[in-house]
Amino acid sequence: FDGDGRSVRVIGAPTDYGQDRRGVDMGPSAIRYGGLSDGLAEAGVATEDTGDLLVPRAEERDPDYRTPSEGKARFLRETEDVCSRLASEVRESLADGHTPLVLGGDHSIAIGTVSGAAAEADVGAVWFDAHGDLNTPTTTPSGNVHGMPLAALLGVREWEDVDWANAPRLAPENVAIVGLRSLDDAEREILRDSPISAYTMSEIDDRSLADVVEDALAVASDGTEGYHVSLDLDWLDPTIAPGVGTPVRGGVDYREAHHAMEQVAEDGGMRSMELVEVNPTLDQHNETAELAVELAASAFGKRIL
Ligand code: Z70
Ligand code: MN
Ligand code: MN
Ligand code: MN
Repeated sequence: FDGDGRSVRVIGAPTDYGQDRRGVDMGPSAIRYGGLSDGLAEAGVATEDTGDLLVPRAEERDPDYRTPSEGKARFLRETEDVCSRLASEVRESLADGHTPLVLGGDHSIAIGTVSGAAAEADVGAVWFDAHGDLNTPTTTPSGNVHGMPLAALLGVREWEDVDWANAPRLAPENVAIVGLRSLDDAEREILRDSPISAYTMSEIDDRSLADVVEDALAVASDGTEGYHVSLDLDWLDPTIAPGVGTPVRGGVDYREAHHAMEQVAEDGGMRSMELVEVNPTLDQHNETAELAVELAASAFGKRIL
């Protein structure tokens, strides 16, 4: 086993503000029940778990509370509040010498995770996802903030009158999205003339995932002090990861996903990681959460031999 002498700090962010199919707020519990501490021990890293951030229930809040200029995004206030507390936790973990592992929750929490990860370092990001997450409160077709975090972090298109979201924390040259197979028109437009590296499933079919991930890690490392790995479980094919809010057919399969995470471990440049969009209410026997654990273990250096 070789976790590079790393120490991992687990932070739960049980949000469920991003989408209509409710249940991703149970993701952190499901991932812990799925064997997270054993999985990380098998990877040879020391682990401390700080528990979950306190997150208000969606039921106690008004999803549509917004100022007239804030567009169509739902639960923006709550998202800002959780993300700002999460950013502090992530920043503090790194300052204390721990690698933050954030458990979502919906993907909107990435705004917090990456804000914390980028607070005192230039970082890149590898975004393993079926989706581009490049909408804004203006372009969103759904109102769900989980479809927007990468746009916020890149500042590629301003969130009108939502100032907290607009400080760019990632340079587009250092961002790679891997596994794309579902994009809205406004997201396509951003990707068309942007330095973001966007790898579709079709390109993965052509070139192999291993080849694409090698490029993605190089993109995220180029001139940075390391990178964030954001793993949306809908990256995977729904046959192996049914417990996600937005399953999209034609995703990454079991063995190639593991190999990608083994490449991350081998590369050694990962500074922070998050596992998002696990929805236990749609899962079969917690298999999606267990797979999230296995993939994290591989990313932190679990070896067969
Ligand atoms: C769609 C939207 C989506 C998950 C993003 C996205 C959907 N582009 N689903 N992440 N899990 O509503 O913005
Ligand atoms: Mn400590
Ligand atoms: Mn996502
Ligand atoms: Mn997604």
